[in-house]
Amino acid sequence: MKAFNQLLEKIKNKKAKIGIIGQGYVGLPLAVCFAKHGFQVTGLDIDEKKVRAINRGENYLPKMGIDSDFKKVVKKGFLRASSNIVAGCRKQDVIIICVPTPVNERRQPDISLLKKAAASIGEARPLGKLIINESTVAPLTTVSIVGSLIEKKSGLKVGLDFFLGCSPERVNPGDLTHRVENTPKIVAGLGKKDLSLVESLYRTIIKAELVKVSNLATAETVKLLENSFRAVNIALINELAEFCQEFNLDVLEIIEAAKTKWSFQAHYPGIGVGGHCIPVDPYYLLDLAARRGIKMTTLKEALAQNESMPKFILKNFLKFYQPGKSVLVYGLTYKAGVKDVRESPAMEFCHLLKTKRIKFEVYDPFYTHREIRNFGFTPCRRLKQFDLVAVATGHYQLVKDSQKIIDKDTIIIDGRNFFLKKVGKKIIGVGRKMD
Ligand code: SAJ
Repeated sequence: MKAFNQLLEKIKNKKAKIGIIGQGYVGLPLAVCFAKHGFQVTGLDIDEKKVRAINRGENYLPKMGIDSDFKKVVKKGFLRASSNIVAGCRKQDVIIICVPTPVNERRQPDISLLKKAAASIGEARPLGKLIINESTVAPLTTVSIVGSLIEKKSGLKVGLDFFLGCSPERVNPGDLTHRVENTPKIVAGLGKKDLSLVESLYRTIIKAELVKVSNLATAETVKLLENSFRAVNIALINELAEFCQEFNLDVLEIIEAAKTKWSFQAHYPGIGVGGHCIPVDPYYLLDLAARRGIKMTTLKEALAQNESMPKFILKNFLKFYQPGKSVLVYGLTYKAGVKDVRESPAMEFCHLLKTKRIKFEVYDPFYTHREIRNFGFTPCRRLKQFDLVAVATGHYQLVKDSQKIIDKDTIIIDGRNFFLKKVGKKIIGVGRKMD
């Protein structure tokens, strides 16, 4: 009880030292946010480049809207970084895990980084400390993997010697509207004391609702539902887009009309679903369900539908491609406005073109020629007219760039339904009538 009261007091008066393992899209904005609210924060990351950049006050996440706060908190010394995870954890009162939880090439969950983080925390022997998992995981992982790994490494007892919580991250890269402070936060604890510590910690920075749920597994499952819901709805609209193309209907007109129904939530068709969340997180649910013989066919089929979209766009492309035609693929990132190619359908589309031995150039405003070459593609050195332009990412810059790459004879395979008005000779959208 003494350790609990002491820690609660430290959190409430912002004297608790906070360590955040993982300084990517999730961890760095969270670290800046706690530091901005007066906590002493240590960003812990195995990537020396990130650690050096933070300690030099160089923000490597330009599109997250944290720039000025980042510079201020580093200058004032509220945010420091270190790559020595174990030593770093020893100095903290609270440790938050924000490491990637991807899937491997066989789409199986890969929690190796989460396990490494838990093992380091265990080695640091977190007596009387609060450990929170923000990484997306299958239900029961926080207690059965994180909690038990810390116990094993430290000899401590979870719930008795250290506190354990879960609060799934809800960061939307490139979104300046939904920030850490104004996004409702799911909070859960192993027991009542753990929950009140988690709740009091996030209350210091979150202005939005703190949604207390009954246990860790519930919190883990909420996150998987959020992203599975999105994946299934995008798959439905992708499927309808294929239907619309067959019946010469305009899927965007149908969506806009359906939006007038109170219970309809719009999603949009495209070349596919990328990123480290939507095409990945649902596999954590499928994997655990399969281990118990539970078939989640709707979710499974939806993910397959989304993964089939680059091939669907390629089929449209091949109807208009002829050898010798100049081809530009515009965009490589998984969504507009962010420099991130994880699970990007645009990358998949380019690889498909290569398997067809089709010559093409690639342009993405977020990547240099060298970076594009390192991906194995030919960079477009100078924006000029092309016979075919395949829009794989609808970056805002395409508004301006289209004047250089599209002329009256250009055929556009618009994989993101970027162009709402006719340009060039013909546009083949995703489920669109654009004659
Ligand atoms: N996409 C579609 N159609 C849509 C929406 C998205 O094809 O209607 C595609 C995007 O082009 C992209 C992929 O899906 O390739 C993911 O897009 P996203 O907007 O979901 O962006 P993410 O991956 O950055 O998702 C994040 C997630 N946040 C967290 O996991 C904490 C997700 O849960 C959010 O729903 C999403 O932001 C959001 O709402 O913007």
